[in-house]
Amino acid sequence: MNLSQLREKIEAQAARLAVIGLGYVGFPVAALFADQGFDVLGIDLKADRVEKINAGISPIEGEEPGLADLMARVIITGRLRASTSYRDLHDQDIILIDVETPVDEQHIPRYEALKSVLRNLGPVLKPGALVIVESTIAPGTMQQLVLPVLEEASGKKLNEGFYLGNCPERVMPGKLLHNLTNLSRVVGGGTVETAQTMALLYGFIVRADLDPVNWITAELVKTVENAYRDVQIAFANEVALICDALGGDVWKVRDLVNKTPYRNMHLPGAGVGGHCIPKDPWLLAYGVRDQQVPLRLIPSARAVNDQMPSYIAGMICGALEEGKRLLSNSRVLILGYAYLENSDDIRNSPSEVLIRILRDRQIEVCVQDPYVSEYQGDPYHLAEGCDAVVLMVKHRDYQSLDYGKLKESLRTPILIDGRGALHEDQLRALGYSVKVIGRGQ
Ligand code: SAJ
Repeated sequence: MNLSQLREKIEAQAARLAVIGLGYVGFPVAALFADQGFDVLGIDLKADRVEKINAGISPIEGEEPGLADLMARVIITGRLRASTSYRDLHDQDIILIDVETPVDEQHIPRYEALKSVLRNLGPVLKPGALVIVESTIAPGTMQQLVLPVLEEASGKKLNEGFYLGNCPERVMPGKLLHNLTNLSRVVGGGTVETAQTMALLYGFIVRADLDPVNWITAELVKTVENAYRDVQIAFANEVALICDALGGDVWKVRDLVNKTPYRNMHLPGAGVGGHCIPKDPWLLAYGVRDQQVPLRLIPSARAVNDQMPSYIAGMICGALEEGKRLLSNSRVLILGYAYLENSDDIRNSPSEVLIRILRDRQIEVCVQDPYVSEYQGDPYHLAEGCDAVVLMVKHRDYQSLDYGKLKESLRTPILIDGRGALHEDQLRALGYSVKVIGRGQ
């Protein structure tokens, strides 16, 4: 089958789709295409996830508006089915790949999952099929890894035996369906015609721009957009440190700076977590590892953001010592463990780093987070006997906490606000000793 024939099948919604990797990216994509009338086969290693999906149950935790209804619709039509067996892929015309692409402690990408998928897919790949990598990958990975591994595993040649594209996803926990349908995407094709065919396909589920590009551009756009955000956050964090040192108020400074045209200073805070921002700058850096490009800004921004939990620990210890508390005889309540407000996602949680630092200094720590199952204890009870409360995540629930009642449980009324989320004057009026990140004394 050539691309012209494939486009006819796509237009008739007769192209048979497969999605390999049914996580928070792959599953919604599979469900959206099934909802548009395509026959979709989902492949995942995890048998329990496959069974859930075939039983009409979404495998995604957390609040995802619209996902349960979408799931119910597609299961009734029978257009979405899941399997653990790659053999079922032999008749699929289009295969989307949505597996994890983490980086390790040395910031090196770990492509084991991606390579395993390509090696299993190769032998069963239908002649003329279109393979699209949706995972975030370092610039150059399509050319240097995906293409050679798939050609070797399939015994087929690019643009003869199969077609190949890269279409990075732009999802976010809590907004999976919203982002998938409303955010523009780059469609990186091995050829212009491949990119156009990809745009035709994604046009069924995306109501925003689909920009045809080549592989390297698609890989750069995705990693650069998140490196951009990481650098912006690091800048805000560094200004917070300056304000703390000079007695400035970074929150007021930020508001006034952002009144200036073409300024968009981001929010300083207790750290940068999640599955995208801490990882993608390193994927971008890895893409130029063999060139003599002196990367200084992007690695430095990572270092600034990674040390924010340690900075918060310094604020806590300073406040305890000012309150004449011996660290080894102190107890601290952490409010918020998730990496993001109003989310249960704990990947790369800054609070996890802070807790380790405090415990290393013999400080007793307890944690409360209304969205994370193991930390859903009563905050007023947890605060009993504590010498400080530390707000690490701007969960909406912490706006309605009764801080007067909370203070009654505390041994020492110290509050550290790591997100500039609370009303400092009201807290002081209640008798708290308050420190807010970026608001120097
Ligand atoms: N954070 C700050 N200051 C800020 C913004 C975020 O400290 O000004 C912290 C957050 O607390 C969190 C981390 O950074 O710990 C990441 O926050 P995020 O808002 O970037 O949320 P993510 O990690 O889910 O980012 C995703 C990204 N989307 C994709 O990779 C497809 C990102 O590019 C989006 O900008 C973001 O969602 C979004 O806001 O949609």
